[in-house]
Amino acid sequence: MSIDAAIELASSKLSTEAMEGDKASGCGGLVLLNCFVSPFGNRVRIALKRKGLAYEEKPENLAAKSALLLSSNPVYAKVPVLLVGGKPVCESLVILQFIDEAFAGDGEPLLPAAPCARAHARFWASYVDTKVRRRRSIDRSVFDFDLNN
Ligand SMILES: N[C@@H](CCC(=O)N[C@@H](CS)C(=O)NCC(=O)O)C(=O)O
Repeated sequence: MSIDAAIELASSKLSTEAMEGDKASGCGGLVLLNCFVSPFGNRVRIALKRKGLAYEEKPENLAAKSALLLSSNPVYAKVPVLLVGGKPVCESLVILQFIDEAFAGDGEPLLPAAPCARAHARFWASYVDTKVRRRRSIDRSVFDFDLNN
């Protein structure tokens, strides 16, 4: 089997399983695999709290990752992972988008309504991911940027 065919098979299996999970549980209970020091996990925690969603948090020791984390996020083996009715959603920004879409009726939307403001929010989220992690490369002048213009 070619690598492309294998990727296609794996992703169709994952999305079928995700849809079955949605059907079986009406989205299901939320479990956050997280480590308290993770800024990515905190981003998801803030979103869940802002939406007023009930969830269970399972703390991970990143020096000795659980079998649940490794099987839920086999590609990156990183937190955060949001288990939705047992089905994993991985990568913090993907999780935020999932929360906003799946729980559109709960609390305030995470992103602003105006397309331009949404674009700015995505820009800064991406900036945090690519720059803030590598603290030495932050250009401090960006913090003078006026978010309203
Ligand atoms: N791009 C990922 C980054 C997640 C990430 O880097 N998580 C760290 C904790 S802050 C992790 O799990 N590290 C474990 C490892 O690298 O083995 C996201 O946004 O969720």
